Amino acid sequence: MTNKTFLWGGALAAHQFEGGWDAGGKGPSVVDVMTAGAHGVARQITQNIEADKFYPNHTAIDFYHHYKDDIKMFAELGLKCLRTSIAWTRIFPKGDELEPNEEGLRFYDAVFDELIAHGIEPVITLSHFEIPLHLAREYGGFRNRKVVDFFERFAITCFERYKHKVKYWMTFNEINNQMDTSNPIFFWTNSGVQVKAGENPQEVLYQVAHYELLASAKAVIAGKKINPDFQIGCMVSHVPIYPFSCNPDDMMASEIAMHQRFFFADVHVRGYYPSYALKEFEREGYQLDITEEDLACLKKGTVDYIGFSYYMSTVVKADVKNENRDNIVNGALPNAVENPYIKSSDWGWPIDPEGLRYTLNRLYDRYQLPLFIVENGFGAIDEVEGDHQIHDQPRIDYLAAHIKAMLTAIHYDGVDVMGYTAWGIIDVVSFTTGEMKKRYGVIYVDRDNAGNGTMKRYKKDSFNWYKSVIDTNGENL
Ligand code: BGP
Repeated sequence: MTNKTFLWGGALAAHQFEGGWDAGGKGPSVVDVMTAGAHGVARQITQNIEADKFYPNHTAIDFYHHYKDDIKMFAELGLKCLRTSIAWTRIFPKGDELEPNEEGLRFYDAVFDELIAHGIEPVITLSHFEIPLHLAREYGGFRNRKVVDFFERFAITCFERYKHKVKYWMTFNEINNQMDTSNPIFFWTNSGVQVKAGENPQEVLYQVAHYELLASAKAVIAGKKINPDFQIGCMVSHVPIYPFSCNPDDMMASEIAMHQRFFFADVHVRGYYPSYALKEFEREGYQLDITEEDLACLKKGTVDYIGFSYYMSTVVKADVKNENRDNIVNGALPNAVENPYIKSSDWGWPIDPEGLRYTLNRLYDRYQLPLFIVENGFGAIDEVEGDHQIHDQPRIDYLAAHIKAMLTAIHYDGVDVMGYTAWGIIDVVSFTTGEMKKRYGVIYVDRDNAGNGTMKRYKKDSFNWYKSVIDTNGENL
């Protein structure tokens, strides 16, 4: 059981479920020019927005036109909160305008009003891989300091407009994905950045990271002035990296690799750069534009809570050197190996509920701030049987085991957890693959990879199961 104010919910991101990619004056974002991938085939970044059919998120599940009915279903499910994002390009279609797009603002007024009318608290991410394409093309994305100001303007516009409707905010979704500089998709979606020939990707990364951390701090400072009751968090992807064995070399390999996981949260929470990063800047001779004024800003704009996603864990072994690093799970880790003790999903994501308890303990111990699990879920192929029955027991098993691990962390270990939002509460377009067939929802959407289907929504078995978990505050697992 959790306390009465615990935020049980579902999580979504504008570009993965709204559709209406150019409706109501919306401009294109970086993700609007990414082709669909397929099982085992990576998505591609293109520059050709006209080739509409390649981009699954252009129509997604068309929440843009279904939001009233969808929110009705979320209310029936008993959600206390819905985590979603505001598509930056609905508000500032190109990103560098002085005035926002009123029609875009009105869309979110309507969505938030509908949520609130159904007793569902909106939890809002400002940037969930939705940077305006114009800012990426014309300014080089977050490698340009000017983009810090554009983000701040966007954040202030949202804070002012929705200050009486939204209390819980997050600045950048999974800001630390781009630590994997070997995968261009993460740099592009996190920051609108493409590394040029001859550049050192690690040096580019730290400059971009600095501007984003600064943008986040500026947003926190501005938000607190607009409404001191705001709770503004960061959002990081947390994949713990276990040592393969008790060999001290493996232990150290894990410890050092974990710097990658902690780097962004360390700055967001503490307001200064960790010593291991400062040493790296010095050792590698990186030339970074970081001013005294910026550092003062980082110190002032620290976050109130830590939002994080948890899907899996990984393992490193000191004496391994992988040649092939295009595996999404282990990409950033040249010394990653398989964990022989746990199974993986169809997409190779290791299933490790204990890792969630471990993560909660580690994050709480390190930061002593409330934690919010804003993504956790099981991507799987769902079979539709008979009269639209979907018996998704593996999803129920996954969610139940992770919620159980969370409850143990709360009650046994004393970790402060604010809430839990299951990822993709209604089926959405998968981010890494661009597929519809990798589904997370407790609500099924009749739409396939090719964009065919009625778009009708159906309850999976997990719908009633999750409803009962929420109704009993975590008792009925
Ligand atoms: C996170 C993202 C989400 C999301 C989720 C599941 O990285 O924040 O946007 O989609 O992972 O990933 P996927 O959809 O690739 O299975």
